[in-house]
Amino acid sequence: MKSGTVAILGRPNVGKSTLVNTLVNQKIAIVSNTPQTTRSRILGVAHCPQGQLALLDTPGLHKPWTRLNKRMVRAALGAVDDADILAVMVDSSRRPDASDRFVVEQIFSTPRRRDGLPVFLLVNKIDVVNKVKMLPGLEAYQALAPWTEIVPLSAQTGLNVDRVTALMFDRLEERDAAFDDDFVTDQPWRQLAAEIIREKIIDATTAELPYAVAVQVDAFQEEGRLVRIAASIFVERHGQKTIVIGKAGSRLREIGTAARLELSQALARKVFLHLHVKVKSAWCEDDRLLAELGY
Ligand SMILES: Nc1nc2c(ncn2[C@@H]2O[C@H](COP(=O)(O)OP(=O)(O)OP(=O)(O)O)[C@@H](O)[C@H]2O)c(=O)[nH]1
Ligand SMILES: [Mg+2]
Repeated sequence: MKSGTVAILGRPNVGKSTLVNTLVNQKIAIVSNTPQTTRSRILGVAHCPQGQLALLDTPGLHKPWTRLNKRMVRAALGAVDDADILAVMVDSSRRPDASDRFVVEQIFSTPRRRDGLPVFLLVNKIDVVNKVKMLPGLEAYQALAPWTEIVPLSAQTGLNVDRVTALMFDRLEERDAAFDDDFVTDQPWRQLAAEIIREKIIDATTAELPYAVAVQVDAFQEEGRLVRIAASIFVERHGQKTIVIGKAGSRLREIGTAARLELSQALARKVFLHLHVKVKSAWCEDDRLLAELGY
């Protein structure tokens, strides 16, 4: 069989995590319409007829300002070192701008790329764009760099995803399997639970709040058919705590219910979830907490 590692990079919100979930055929990375959803590198393994693809989902590349943002960008660019193929994802509904050029330059100036690593351009979200309107954008992206392959696709509907994997396997060597047949991600359950809770907070809130929130699972106890999870939700200011809790606790209940439903389905157990909102100013500058949170 063939196997290899593919690092997926790109700006925030282009659909990197969606593609990993589609390829792995399971939700292992949270997805939202708010940029900078993914904060750390996540491994997902796609088991395909041709072999195994180890996919590295990465945080969206951006100009970092906090220590958290710096760690996110470092994690994304660090994935290049471990990859056999780079996949750079862009959004087909947009023309490349200065930020796209910055991202492509960053990726193409990494030492590994200079060694001739294949770089695929994945033009995502073609399910929502008119093919004719898409062409000028596609040509502009094409001109940005010497891509090994260019594939328009929809990570969400799966359109052209098989073509992407086939082209990737063409570039990979015959190797022994690196993972067991049932291995899909390197994330422990505690981490997955924290991420699912964070996704529900992002869904339930808007504007700047998702950037100010972090989730840490304090306890994860399996008791037969039951799992008891206690988690802390960190926010930076009191006003944000009020928003997360909502009127008479309504928003926190909504977040808890959505997270509990998804967790109990994923774990195939009944889940008891206890959420506690804590104010911790400037948590995104606290190196110790950031490391504890897995960022
Ligand atoms: N229509 C459409 N929407 C998509 C597609 N792929 C992803 N999306 C949507 O785009 C948004 C961002 O998707 P994510 O997978 O979270 O994007 P990301 O690149 O991982 O974002 P960050 O983690 O913030 O860097 C979500 O609302 C997805 O549902 C697609 O192929 N078509
Ligand atoms: Mg993501």
